[in-house]
Amino acid sequence: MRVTVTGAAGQIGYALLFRIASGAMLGADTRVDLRLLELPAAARAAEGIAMELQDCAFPTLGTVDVFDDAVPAFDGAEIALLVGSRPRGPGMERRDLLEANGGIFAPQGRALNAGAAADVRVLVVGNPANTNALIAAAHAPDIPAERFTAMTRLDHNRAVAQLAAHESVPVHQVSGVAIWGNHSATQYPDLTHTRVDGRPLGLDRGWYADEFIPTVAKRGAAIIEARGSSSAASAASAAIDHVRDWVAGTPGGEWTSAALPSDGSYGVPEGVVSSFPVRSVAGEWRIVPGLEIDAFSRERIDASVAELVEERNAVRELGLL
Ligand code: NAX
Repeated sequence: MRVTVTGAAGQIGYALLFRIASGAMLGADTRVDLRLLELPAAARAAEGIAMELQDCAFPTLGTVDVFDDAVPAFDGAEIALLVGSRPRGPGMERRDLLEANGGIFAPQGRALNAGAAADVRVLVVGNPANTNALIAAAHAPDIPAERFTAMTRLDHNRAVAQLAAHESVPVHQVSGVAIWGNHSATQYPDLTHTRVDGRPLGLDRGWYADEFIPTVAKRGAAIIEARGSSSAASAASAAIDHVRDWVAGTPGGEWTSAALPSDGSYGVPEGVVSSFPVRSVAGEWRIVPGLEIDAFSRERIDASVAELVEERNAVRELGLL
């Protein structure tokens, strides 16, 4: 399969590429041809990573090519991991951030439209991920919008791990966790449908509201504070999980979390790229239907979705949609 990775010379790229090449994303029987897209200033560094990839002699790795132009980089892409983005600089307002990223994700959407496989799967990791996915999809009119997704799997994995630690159980005994809304501090990690070892979780509401939700939502900031740079290996691992499940299916009827263009489910306005509980069936994400949403959850989902709607309005005003 032909896999394009943008921001290939960044810290997530460095953690991601070797796992893709080793077969962790698409399995031991799938040959992967990697196409690395970088800014011209970082293309030389990407060449160095291509040399290292070659030196691993992975049996699953085919070709590795480096590009500083999106059009050839996305040519024939079956999977596109859009990791490179413009980070928020000092004094940068949200509008400036959205505009700078529009300058990246609009042309990348057009390049995908021009040359990617008709059934390409796109995962946007670069922030603001949900709205960057919305922009890219808007510039790729020939690709169905649902092929554009944004990553909330890291938030999902963080939520699973926090709960497992709190309950003193292994992570595989936790099911039914969901992330709703934006990949931002307003996200809502939902434990109201969670089961531990197959049994409904007796949810300690005080811990849930005062500790669990803020810990998950602010985990990225805690990693920066401790490590001196943002999450990289865990973000790469979550991207692998997202694409693996999208291609191979979520195991055993379980669900996970991913940000997709809303079909209007759960009161999320149609088209907004919001995180939902999802299952992957027959190679497509499906929003888990019919979950009961209590008043506590409703308020939090609405708050995060309101932020997404604001971002959508801002990029519309900027002429990016
Ligand atoms: P780095 O700054 O280490 O790397 C980014 C790389 O992207 C750089 O090498 C840069 O040259 C390249 N780049 C920038 N614009 C590009 C373009 N137009 N085309 C190709 N390459 C381009 O950042 P890193 O730590 O790797 O993080 C990448 C992105 O992931 C950031 O936006 C970050 O905020 C986001 N994250 C998203 C997460 C999520 O859960 N959705 C979690 C982790 C991470 O914070």
